[in-house]
Amino acid sequence: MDEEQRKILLESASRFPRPQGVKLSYGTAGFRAEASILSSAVFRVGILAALRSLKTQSVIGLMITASHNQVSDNGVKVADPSGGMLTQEWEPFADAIANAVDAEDLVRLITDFAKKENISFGANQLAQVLLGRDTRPSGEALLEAAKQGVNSMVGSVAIDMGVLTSPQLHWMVRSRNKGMKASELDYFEQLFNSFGYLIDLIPQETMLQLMDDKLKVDGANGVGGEKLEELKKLLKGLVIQVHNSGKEGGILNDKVGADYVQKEKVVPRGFGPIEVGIRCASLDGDADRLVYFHVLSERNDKIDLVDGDKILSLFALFIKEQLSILNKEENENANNDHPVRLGVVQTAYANGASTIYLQQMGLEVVFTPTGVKYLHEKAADYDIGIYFEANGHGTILFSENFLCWLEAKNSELASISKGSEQQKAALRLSAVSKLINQAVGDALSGLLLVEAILRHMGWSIQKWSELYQDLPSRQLKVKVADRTAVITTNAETVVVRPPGLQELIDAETAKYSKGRSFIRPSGTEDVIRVYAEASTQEAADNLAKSVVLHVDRFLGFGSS
Ligand code: NG1
Ligand code: ZN
Repeated sequence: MDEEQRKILLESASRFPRPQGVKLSYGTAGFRAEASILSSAVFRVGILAALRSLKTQSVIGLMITASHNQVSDNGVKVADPSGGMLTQEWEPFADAIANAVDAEDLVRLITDFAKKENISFGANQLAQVLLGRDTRPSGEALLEAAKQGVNSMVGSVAIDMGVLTSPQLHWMVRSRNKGMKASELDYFEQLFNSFGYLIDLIPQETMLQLMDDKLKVDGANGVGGEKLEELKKLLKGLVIQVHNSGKEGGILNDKVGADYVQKEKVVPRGFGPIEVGIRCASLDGDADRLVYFHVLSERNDKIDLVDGDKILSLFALFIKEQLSILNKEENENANNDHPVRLGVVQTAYANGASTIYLQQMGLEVVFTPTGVKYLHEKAADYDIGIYFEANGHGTILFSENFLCWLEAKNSELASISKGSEQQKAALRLSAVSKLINQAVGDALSGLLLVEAILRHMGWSIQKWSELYQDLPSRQLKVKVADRTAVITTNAETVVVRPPGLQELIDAETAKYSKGRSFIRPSGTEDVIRVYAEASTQEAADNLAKSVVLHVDRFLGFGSS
């Protein structure tokens, strides 16, 4: 690092001093904290993003959001050149610089890391970072901190993309690096064009079956509602009403949004008796999560939740059906040149009933630890990999190999059997690969795919929900002195440390029919999460409560 670069870094870093007594960790989705203590971390992540751009010689993304967390929180995460999450190999460096005690310490860490990673500095080394933020009031100032971080690396440019959903920013990074069009309008166009293709390919016989054309969406008072209002202007044949768009003055994620609806299983604010039976959906604060629901009764706030597992099941069913149409005809022609590897990825939070359903469909189901970076990586091992967290974050990944094959197949079929069922199946798969975000889970593109598939099947939300019946479950959290004291293995289903705790969880679980329970330290909050499942709601609640007591005895404030 030359003297000039060093001077710029020292000078700009001294404008963003690290708050005393705060230790940040990059976690499952970047740094998250109370917004007022984040500017130094965001500034430093700006530097990291510029370094990542220099290292990869590609465009990098930086998103300011705290997703489903309360409005007073904020956060920052980095999108890698593929549009996916920052490589895990750089997370320790992110932790180190966020916690560097002062400007000198920060510059020393950067110099050492750049040497280790062989990153060259200087005016002829260009770096580009796209910046985005959600609608949080603290976002503007934090975006400015990020910009100054990027700009303090000589030759680096920060481009402010404004208010975006997280998946939009990830999509833009991916598209830029692939040399494709990458504006917000291009994003919207890709969504409504591919949605339109799927609608055009709906079989005649199901065209008129769908009971209700109307969809009501809870926008969590965040960026997703705002963007959906724009997108829906372009969509034909889909009646969307957005509630909680943020414009009516509601508070972000306050008793609204996908996280609230999924965890509490009650109607979000702005929804009530008038919605009984109507297909409803909920987005989270940065629109990378999506769940559906319908209101059960005019008398209370209970809903029938259609969560990420059921979205996954619907997608899996549709993809499998299209693949089998393609293969059936192929067998007749004795020309099965490409057996397609279709895989499904879940976490331990997936409802046990969904896993059984998927396995009974003959699908390969694999498990990873919580955090989309793990699911995404695993799903990328397949020709078509479908991953979802129960909370509604997920997508479908198509391998480059498979897409090349599909393109060739499409051209072949267009010339030899235009209009055949086989050709339609190939066209549908191709449209899905364009509609569904290939970078990260995306509530807007997921929502359009759900809507297209329901129309294809001629299904109401009730019919969809009946694919299988969820096992009753309960999720609780326990505040502990040190959440890192819990170490787990086997996709987070078994506690290794502290010793003795797993045996107690096993003993509790054994008391219940269809009982299943596990604990893990949260990656985004300072808590231990407890999950329990059993054959009745009362049993699931009791199992969760008894496990909470054990966790508290081992790790709670009183005991340690
Ligand atoms: P943590 O706090 O690590 O449980 C939560 C979600 C994850 C993921 C991240 C990122 C649950 C149980 N956990 O992580 O699935 O979405 O937030 O936002 O829903
Ligand atoms: Zn989110």
